[in-house]
Amino acid sequence: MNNLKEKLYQKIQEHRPRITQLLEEHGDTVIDNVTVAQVIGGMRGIKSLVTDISYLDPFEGIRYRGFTLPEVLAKLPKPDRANMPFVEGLYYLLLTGEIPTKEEVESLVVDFKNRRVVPRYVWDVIDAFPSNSHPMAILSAAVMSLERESHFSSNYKNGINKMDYWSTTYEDATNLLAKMPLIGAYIYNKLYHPEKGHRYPDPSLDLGGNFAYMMGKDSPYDDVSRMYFIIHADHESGNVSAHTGHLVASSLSDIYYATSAMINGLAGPLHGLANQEVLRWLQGLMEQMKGEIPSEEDLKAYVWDTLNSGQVIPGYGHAVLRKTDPRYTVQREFCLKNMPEDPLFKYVDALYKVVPDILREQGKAKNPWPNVDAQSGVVQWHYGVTQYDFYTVLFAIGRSFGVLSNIIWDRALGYPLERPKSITTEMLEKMVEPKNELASMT
Ligand code: CMX
Repeated sequence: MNNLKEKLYQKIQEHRPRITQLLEEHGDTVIDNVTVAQVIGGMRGIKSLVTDISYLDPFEGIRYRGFTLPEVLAKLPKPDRANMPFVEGLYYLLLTGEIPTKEEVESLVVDFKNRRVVPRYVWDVIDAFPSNSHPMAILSAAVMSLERESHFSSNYKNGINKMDYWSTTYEDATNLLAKMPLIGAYIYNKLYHPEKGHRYPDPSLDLGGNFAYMMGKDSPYDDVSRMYFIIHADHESGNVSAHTGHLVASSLSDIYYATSAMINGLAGPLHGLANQEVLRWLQGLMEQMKGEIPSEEDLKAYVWDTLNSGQVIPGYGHAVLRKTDPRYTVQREFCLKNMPEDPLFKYVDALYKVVPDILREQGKAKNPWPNVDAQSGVVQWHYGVTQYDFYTVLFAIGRSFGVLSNIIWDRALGYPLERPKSITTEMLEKMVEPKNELASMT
């Protein structure tokens, strides 16, 4: 076992009795009530999932293993001359809850490099797609094509012990995480820069550095990639991508099936695809302004036009958050430091000053503040990734770290098949009419 896997095994052994004790001693304790609005309204807020990887406070935002994003970015070891940490170190933190030493991360970086080999048939699958296909559809299919490599599935057929499910799942997850950036870069080059051809990985580089290299981008795009993958990695378990990954894996489908499914969930415009929608929306504004700097009145009119035509303002609002998303703030600070004069960034910043008041005035959105997607495309655009259909692929690579860490722990703790109960509308109507029931009994 490598050092991360050994440490993880130790953590799993320490954690298992806690779940056993909760179930045996408190299995019938009620921890939440469920309202009709929650059942009809997408199960908002019902406490029904367990994860120790991250927790999302509505006002504070996300914490990974108890650390805020600024703490994660400050504490995790960084490659020499880099301003952002190793993404591999984030994986260590998510899996074990501990900040790794530089030596521990460097050993994991070597392990990731050894797993970077992508079979030829994956490139063939990608190449078979028409060049006007959406990159998320290609990514999902590319991940799916790797399913035949699953150690979990081949071992399951041979009768593996339940207590060992986590081990082969760890191998599958780490293999896929090491390959995802290569697959993402290949899709980018195939769709947008076919003239440049495919770059092979540089064995001297960490995950973020190698991704930038394979995308054909110079520094600081390596740091942009590290930051991007880290801040998108996890947002507790109830969001569509994380929940989908967990749900699919709960039937003991292997992580290739689960990751492909989570990618499909992320590809919706109310979730991960919102980052490309923000860019599309901003471009519309810039076109309308014909190169002029918009006044506050121009911005307000554009926002109201969008709302009045029955569309949402992409990059604003959230199902859980009730303040500015710290993932937005991390990226805003990066922009202020590295690209304060970027024209698109200036638009985004100007919108930050007008959109929340307008959403409050409209009175529908529970959270008028920006989320991660309001800023992320602007950073990519600045560094030359202007093909905004690609942005959600970057989100997906980052999100895989959280989803797969969760699935490894799901297997380690023996979490069962997910199976909530559904009822009919008629049953719901009867449940809320106790008086009528009493009347009919008399
Ligand atoms: N612009 C306009 N209206 C909005 C809005 C926005 N940014 N955010 C919410 N609303 C509306 C909803 O559409 C809903 O309207 P109806 O009552 O007509 O259906 C009403 O306000 C209440 O919604 P809510 O409870 O505040 O928000 P939800 O939990 O239902 O949805 C989200 C959350 C993110 C889907 C929603 O805020 C939205 O559509 N935002 C824009 C898309 C976006 O940025 N998505 C990315 C989220 C982050 C991520 O997952 O990547």
